[in-house]
Amino acid sequence: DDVKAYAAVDLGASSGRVMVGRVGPDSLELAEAHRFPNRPVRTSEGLRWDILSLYAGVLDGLRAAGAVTSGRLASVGIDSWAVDYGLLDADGALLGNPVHYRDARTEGVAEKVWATVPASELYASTGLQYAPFNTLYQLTAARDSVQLAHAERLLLIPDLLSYWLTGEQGTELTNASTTQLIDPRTRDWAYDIASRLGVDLGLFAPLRQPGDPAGVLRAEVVEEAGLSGPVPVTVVGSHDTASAVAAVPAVEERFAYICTGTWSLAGLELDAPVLSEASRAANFTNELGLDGTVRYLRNIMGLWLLQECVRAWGEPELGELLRGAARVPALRSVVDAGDATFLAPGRMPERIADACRGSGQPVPESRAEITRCILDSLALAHRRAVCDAQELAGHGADVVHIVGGGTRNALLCQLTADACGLPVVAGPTEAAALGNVLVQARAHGLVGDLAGMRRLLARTQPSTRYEPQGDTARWRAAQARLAGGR
Ligand code: ADP
Ligand code: LRH
Repeated sequence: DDVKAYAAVDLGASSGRVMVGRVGPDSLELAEAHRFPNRPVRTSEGLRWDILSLYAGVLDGLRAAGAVTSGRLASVGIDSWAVDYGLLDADGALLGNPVHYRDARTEGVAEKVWATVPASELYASTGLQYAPFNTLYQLTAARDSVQLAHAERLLLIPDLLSYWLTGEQGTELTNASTTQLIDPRTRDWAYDIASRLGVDLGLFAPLRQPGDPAGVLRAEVVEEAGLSGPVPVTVVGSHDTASAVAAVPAVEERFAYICTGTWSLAGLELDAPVLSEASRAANFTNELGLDGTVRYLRNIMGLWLLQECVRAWGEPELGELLRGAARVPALRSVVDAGDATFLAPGRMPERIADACRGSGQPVPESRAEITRCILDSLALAHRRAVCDAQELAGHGADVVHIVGGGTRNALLCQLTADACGLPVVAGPTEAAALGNVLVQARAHGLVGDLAGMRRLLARTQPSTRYEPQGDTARWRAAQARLAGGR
């Protein structure tokens, strides 16, 4: 039988899932084996990932994947959100719960780093946007901690789970590129930056590339999951956004993409980084993708804004909220969805109202009005990122591909098309899992290059097309209302 089953472990900030992808010479099917919530915990020390509960979810998921494949998995791949890590002691034991990137410990830290390496030089060497949570700033914040002093090894989240599953350690490149310790031109460590900032690169396991072998599942894992071993683990684009962009079903078109989930990551796929001062000022990032590509994009707060309101409102049904929002007049008030003031959890409806008041716009009051404000603001931020990326990279786009959980939000997709003045092709929803599966299949010789992967996706995965409606002038006007008139 030339169809093989691959398990993709994909951990998002709001949920984790284990998906089973069945890949043949001209077929690709994806099914969910197990989904589990990802609920960070606020301890007396701060905001932490519940890493053991996530690992338990992965094991449950592998068991569920085994159950639907008669125990026959050709391989397993793991991706997750970026930048965060676990520290191991000399025995290989985890030192503490990994710190959440929304934790407050990095406040004011970047300025200390820039006092040693100016921000412009840091950008020219690493190409990474400023975000307070870049691993470099997290490590700087932790500099004097007992944990870091005792740490012998740092593993990024997917690499940590891979280590627990296989006993083998490595640092996957696409995710490593979010640490701010990689040079996007050499696709190797930024040795000079690390040494000037006192970061010991010896903490990191050797770099490995998507498609490399990552070991085999430990015997106990194989047994617990009811699999027939040995089951190889394959290195994938372990940054979820790298996997998601690999699964953008673009065929011979000039495209922009928006990965929508907890975050919106909006930009272009390039073959070289853009390291100009203008790019830094616009806070665009150059993260590394598959096959020598660069993800040139901007982070936008994304559906986090809505998730946090839904949580504050006691978890009302999403469909109902979105139907209400569709009836509210468009663009009454907008907030800057790129603004890091929305990064921390808590009081989101109030913070959105405050931002509207602060910029002299009508204050949204009902749940429907607040939801509408969020969706209009996201579409506006999508527009700005798609326009700015084209200008800064000198690379045009005729279509915007939306992938990820936000593809299920038809209003958001339509508003994005309207704002960008470009057609939107929405789908696949589980893009990160599909990119994860395809890189595994490719490592086993089943699919071709990135273009071949995308042709297969375009042929097999459903998508919905949204044509732009209305005049983009109203979106330009809304942009001008925001502080700074950008
Ligand atoms: P992450 O990987 O960051 O955890 P996802 O890609 O899973 O995020 O996307 C989660 C988001 O998708 C939710 O916050 C929600 O806004 C949106 N979503 C999920 N299901 C639906 C739905 N049925 N209708 C509209 N939006 C949905
Ligand atoms: C999305 C994501 C994004 C990062 C953020 C920390 O899940 O990986 O690409 O910027 O999480």
